[in-house]
Amino acid sequence: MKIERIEMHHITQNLVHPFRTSFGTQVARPAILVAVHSEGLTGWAECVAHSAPSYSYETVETGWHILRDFLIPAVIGQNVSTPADVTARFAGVRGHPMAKAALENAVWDLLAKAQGVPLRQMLGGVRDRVEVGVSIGIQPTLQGLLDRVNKFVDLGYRRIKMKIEPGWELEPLTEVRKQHPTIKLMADANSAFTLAHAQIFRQMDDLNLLMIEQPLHYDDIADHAKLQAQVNTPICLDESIHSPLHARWAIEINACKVINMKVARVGGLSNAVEIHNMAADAGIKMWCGGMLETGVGRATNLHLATMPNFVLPADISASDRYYAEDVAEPTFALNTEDSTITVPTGPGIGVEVQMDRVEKYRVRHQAFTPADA
Ligand code: OSB
Ligand code: MG
Repeated sequence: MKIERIEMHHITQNLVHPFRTSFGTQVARPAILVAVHSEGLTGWAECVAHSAPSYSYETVETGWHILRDFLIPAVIGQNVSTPADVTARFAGVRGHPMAKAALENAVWDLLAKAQGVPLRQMLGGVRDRVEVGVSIGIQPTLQGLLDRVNKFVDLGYRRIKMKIEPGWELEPLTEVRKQHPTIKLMADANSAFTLAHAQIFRQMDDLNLLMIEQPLHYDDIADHAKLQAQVNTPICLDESIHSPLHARWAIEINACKVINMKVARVGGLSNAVEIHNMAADAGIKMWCGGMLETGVGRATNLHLATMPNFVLPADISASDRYYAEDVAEPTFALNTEDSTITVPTGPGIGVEVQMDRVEKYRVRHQAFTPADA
């Protein structure tokens, strides 16, 4: 298929509830929606970079820059028949996985639509609903946390992830565990600790946690291996896994027992599939992480999470937990009987972007044709 036209829509939306992690508080979230047009079809995907270089070095501005000046010129006007045709054209650009993922994933959606199949079929997915949980930010008070956990448990979420940081770890985790003795509970530190805190993580072994996510430095693999050797609770890597190479390094030195797969963090679905297969072979469990996506990125994530080695609940909550109004339809609701979200069945990612809403939240727009390259 010849890539005839590519559009970038930079939007910004307020979150329903501010989201505080160890790296900062988010009140609004930007996104770049990428649309790839060919033969009357449009493939969609989302660049999930935030406004600040906090979770990763990428921002909505670097995403825009890398897409506009390097990635889009590399594919506009080109013929693509497989996603690999796109990734091959990105080889000269180091880093910037979120920018790459946005364009590559839009091409996956386009190719799936051209074949008339749901994206999950192209990925070899094996389920039609995905077990999910909710990620709860750091709260001002312990009571506030307990109220928030209870609210989501009452809504039907059966896995709770709590954000932690030094000073907000053992006590809040212990209190939540006391009130919910059997719920699937886990902690995400977003790199806020060092090996000097190992004793805190050893104590977490008494709390029956599903896993401890990214306790140490955002680029570290070696110290995580040292920590995993000292604790029974599985360590899960998020920030540190940027590519299949990082996954191999982590697996080879036993730095983790679990990998949080965020397709944007690893540069697109092709790398996600490669890491998925590597982890499956090594007995490393996976689950699908989230970046507070709009309905576009959330749909991509749901399809990805149907692959066989996604065996733990995903950070894919219902749409209304993030935004008052989503930019795509249908929106996603929780199946309360089993804490799952149903994967869309239409071609590609299976959601329809609502252009009137995109225009309402849009702060910047640019279109590219072969004449611009
Ligand atoms: O570390 O998993 C994370 C959100 C933004 C950036 C990083 C993370 C998160 C979440 C929320 O935990 C996941 C979601 O519900 O989208
Ligand atoms: Mg995380």
